[in-house]
Amino acid sequence: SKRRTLLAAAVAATFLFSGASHAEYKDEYTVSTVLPSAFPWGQAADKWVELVKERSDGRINMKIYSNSQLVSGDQTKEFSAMRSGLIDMAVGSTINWSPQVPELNLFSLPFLMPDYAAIDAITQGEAGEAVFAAIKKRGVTPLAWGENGFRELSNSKLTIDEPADLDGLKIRVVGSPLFQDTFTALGANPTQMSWADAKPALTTGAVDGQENPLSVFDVARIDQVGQKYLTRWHYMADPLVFAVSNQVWDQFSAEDQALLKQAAIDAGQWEIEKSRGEVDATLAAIKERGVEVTELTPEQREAFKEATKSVYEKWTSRIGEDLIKQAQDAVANR
Ligand code: X2X
Repeated sequence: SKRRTLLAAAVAATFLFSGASHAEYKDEYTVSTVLPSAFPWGQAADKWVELVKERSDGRINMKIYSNSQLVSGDQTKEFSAMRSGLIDMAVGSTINWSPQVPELNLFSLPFLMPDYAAIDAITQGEAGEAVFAAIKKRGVTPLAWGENGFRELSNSKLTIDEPADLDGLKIRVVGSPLFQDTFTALGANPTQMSWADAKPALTTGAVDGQENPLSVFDVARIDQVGQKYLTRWHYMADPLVFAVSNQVWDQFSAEDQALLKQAAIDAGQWEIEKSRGEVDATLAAIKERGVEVTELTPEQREAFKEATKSVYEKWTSRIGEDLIKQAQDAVANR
């Protein structure tokens, strides 16, 4: 009968549109970043979006929301928003996700990673895998590594080449309490605030200094807000992680999961190479603008390392003793 035919058609349609498990892709996936396209970080996200669009023939569309706008500027809420599905994807800093994933504080341990080879030895080895497993367990699927960069110290007051120079200096720090401990150990007066609030605080003199990679100092023109002194102490570097909310990840077919992951790996490698390759030119540009740049001797660096040892004691149980050991071994054998 006609009725039965209609019914059969309806049933078929239902199967077609909801039964096929991967039919319900979103028209657009949100991608959160802190820094926009003028910075290597934003460029990493741009590249990922571009590669995914190209390789999926436009089936998978991602749209970047920078300046942490999806979490009203509070970058420390990005991970929770992804976990709960408010944000689909992100290219995020290990620092900003460390309040929710304590293992990510590994990268913030002062003077753990002396050079690029040390970062790579950690991210590309067993320690990196363990960190990815910790992220996955907390509701987000990590796909690949990128890089914000080695974070250098700037201030408006004086040349800093020994810990005593930091005495009483007000320093803007990022969202993990570990930074509070590092700068307190150095005798400074750290204040935690978001990136959105950092430049205004430097402008008004509410804080004397800050720490960020050279690329961030350069592109954000931190020299223009009175930051005349820069110390290259390479005390830590924050990797970036390309990631997808588990809730969203599970909606993709296995083929598209592989596509998203490979595109993230390629975008990450591209961005890491590019940003490392730009450091010398960036440094020259910063000096050209009149910033006094201090390079530490190995002995001077050692003094800072010594002064921040207490951070390891305080944070080992939270990060995990085995993970720290794995990372230290990877660095020693790099
Ligand atoms: O807030 C910062 O300093 C920044 C932009 O580097 C991070 O998001 C970690």
